[in-house]
Amino acid sequence: MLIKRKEDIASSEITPESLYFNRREFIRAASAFGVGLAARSIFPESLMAQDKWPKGKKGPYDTDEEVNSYKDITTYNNFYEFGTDKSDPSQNSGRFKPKPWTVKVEGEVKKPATYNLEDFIKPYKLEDRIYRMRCVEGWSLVIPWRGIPLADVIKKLEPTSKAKYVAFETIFRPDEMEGQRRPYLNWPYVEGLRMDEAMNPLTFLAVGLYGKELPNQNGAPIRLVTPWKYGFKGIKSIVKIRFVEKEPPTTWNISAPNEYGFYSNVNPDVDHPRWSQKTERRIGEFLKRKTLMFNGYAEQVASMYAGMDLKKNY
Ligand SMILES: Nc1nc2c(c(=O)[nH]1)N[C@H]1C(S)=C(S)[C@@H](COP(=O)(O)O)O[C@H]1N2
Ligand SMILES: [Mo]
Repeated sequence: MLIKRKEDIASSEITPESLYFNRREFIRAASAFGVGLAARSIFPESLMAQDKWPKGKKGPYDTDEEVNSYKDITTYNNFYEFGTDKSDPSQNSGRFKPKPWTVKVEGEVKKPATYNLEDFIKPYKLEDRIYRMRCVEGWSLVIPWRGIPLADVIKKLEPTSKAKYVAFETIFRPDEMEGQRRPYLNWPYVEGLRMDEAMNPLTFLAVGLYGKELPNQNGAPIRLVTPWKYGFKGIKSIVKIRFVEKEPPTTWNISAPNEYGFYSNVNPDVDHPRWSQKTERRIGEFLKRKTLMFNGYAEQVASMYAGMDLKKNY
């Protein structure tokens, strides 16, 4: 029997953390024993969906920094397909349909194919990863993603020995994406990674956040996450993955080559031509933070750039 209104109760007050994490599994098990209704009333959907994520580091790739609220993460966005203001993606993406979805794999790969998204991700176990995210504009967020390491996907697809880069493409659907009716970026949005970057254990394909499916504004139904790079590398709503021999074109590099390079590694020592990259504002905080080399992921990624001039390869 609930005494407080359920909205007022933090889920941590009523569920041990392990159960909180495994709510779906718990309900599945409980339903099998015919107590589904009871389970549902102890773990109402409104608590799952609420604006909290359990504190602390759970896995080796997690940051222990405080996670941003669900509201911050889903209302302060960049997704130019839906407009250029931070509030546009959440306001204008309601009509976008991320289901059904297909991902086409092509190029230098032994198993080129077009996959239904469900089949594409079915072989893998979904993981939660709390990553620090830094936009090139000077703000940052901490986001609990749900998804799969890109390396696992690539291994299964078996790129040929000619594959040196992976190129990604966002869907082109101007009927549902009003920004695509204007030519302020080249559509469809494209991005790419060098093969070693794509295979780095940090590189993630997200299909969810906060334990739920990705909201449209965050790149539903599947998007790239490379936490040591500026946010624009994290291409959203991916429909094509192409294995290629040469460095592929990238949208922001095409749009302003002197400002955005192929690598886009977070680097406080390499300023953007129009502003400093030394500090950042964490959304929800007042004082600025120091920006960290490779966004704090140097230990995991610095060796990939050994010997490279990072001022030239920005
Ligand atoms: N297709 C596409 N992907 C995109 C963008 C975009 O405009 N279009 N914006 C990028 C930028 S600049 C950032 S900072 C991140 C923001 O991701 P988030 O809104 O999920 O935090 O998405 C990136 N991916
Ligand atoms: Mo960004």
